[in-house]
Amino acid sequence: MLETIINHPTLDTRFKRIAEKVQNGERIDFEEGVLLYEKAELGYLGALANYIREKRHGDTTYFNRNFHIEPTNLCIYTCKFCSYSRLIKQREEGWVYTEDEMMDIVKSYDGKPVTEVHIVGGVLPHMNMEFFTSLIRRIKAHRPELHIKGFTPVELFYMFKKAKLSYTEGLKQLKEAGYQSMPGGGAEIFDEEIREIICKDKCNSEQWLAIHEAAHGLDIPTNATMLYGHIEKYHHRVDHMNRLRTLQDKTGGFNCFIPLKFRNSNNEMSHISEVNVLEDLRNYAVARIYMDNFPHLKAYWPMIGRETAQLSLAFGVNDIDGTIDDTTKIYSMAGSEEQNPALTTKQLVKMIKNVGRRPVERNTVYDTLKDYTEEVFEEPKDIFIDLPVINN
Ligand code: V47
Ligand code: SF4
Repeated sequence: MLETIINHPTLDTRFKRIAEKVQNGERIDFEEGVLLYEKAELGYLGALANYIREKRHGDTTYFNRNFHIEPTNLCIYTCKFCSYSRLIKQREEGWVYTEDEMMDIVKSYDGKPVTEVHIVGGVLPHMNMEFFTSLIRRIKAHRPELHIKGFTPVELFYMFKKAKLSYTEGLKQLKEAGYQSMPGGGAEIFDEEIREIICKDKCNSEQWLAIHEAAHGLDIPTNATMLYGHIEKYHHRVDHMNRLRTLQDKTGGFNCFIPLKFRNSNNEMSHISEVNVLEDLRNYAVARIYMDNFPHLKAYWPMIGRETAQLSLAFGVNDIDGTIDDTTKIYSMAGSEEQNPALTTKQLVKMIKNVGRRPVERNTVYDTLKDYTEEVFEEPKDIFIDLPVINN
């Protein structure tokens, strides 16, 4: 399938070698990762990433039906890219939900076919182990089948330290209460020098990775993100992916990798221009090629917009997250493409089908819940772009 590239008469031999490796299922190294970012053409990257995607998943494109709860948008930390952090000084713009208020959010989904609640927000002292174990227990008592995915190592590190618990003990207590999986946030960029500049006061890279490792040890699956397109260089991105790939070799506990494009509204890094769509697609493709032991690559569509999400499906992405509502404020405040990221199942299915892929609803751990290939919806008009299917 990649023969045309491998046998190309004029292509640089380094790119032919990478294509050969991809075809043989061999791993590319650090230097090759940087080379792909710096020198590879978009068409080449797309061909390789799509080859891997189709080998692993065919046309299957996952989505899930979830909703988000952000317990607070105030935070003791001061990440420069975050559109929350300034709000601690302007509390009137902030919110701090009580347990009852969060239960009201959960109850507002009663009777709706959601399978997952994603809980993540700022860090505040009273939102401690007691607070969250109680919330988790109440959610599970109310709706036992709802999967609880929540808290990044940033929140967990603070909670465990305060409660004087080891990572494993803290996670065990949460798991006993009903906690089931960990989202990928808080990773940002692992390089210590970049971290010192953009998010110096929250949990460091080593702690982030150690908390994920502890979760994997308890059979708690997790995701991983990478915040890209700010002050980092390409080698920082490869270093970030390399640290994740190494941990995944050890534990196998990561489900998916989610590159998050830096958005520059309402934060202390607003002077930095955002990268363009081509860079987003290059980044997805290199991630798919480099992260050979991560089963899934997710595009978080509320952040990049529907059309880029559709395009990303030809650059290695096989998951476009969920049908969520507008409670995800961190993105709308940072300048996401979707100011009201509500997308019904019908629309999401159509969005996937329009680019020639197969929409499959999954649960949090990627079991198939429903294949929508044959489902026919009555749609008044097509509001999404139709793109040709790319075959390699
Ligand atoms: O860690 C904050 C990011 C993350 C900005 O696991 C920003 O399924 C861009 O991790 N521009 C939290 N990004 C969200 C997150 C996530 C999202 C969707 C799905 C999953 C999952 C996880 O949001 C933070 C940070 O990297 N973020 N500010 C910004 N200005
Ligand atoms: Fe707090 Fe997270 Fe924002 Fe950092 S990114 S300031 S930890 S809410």
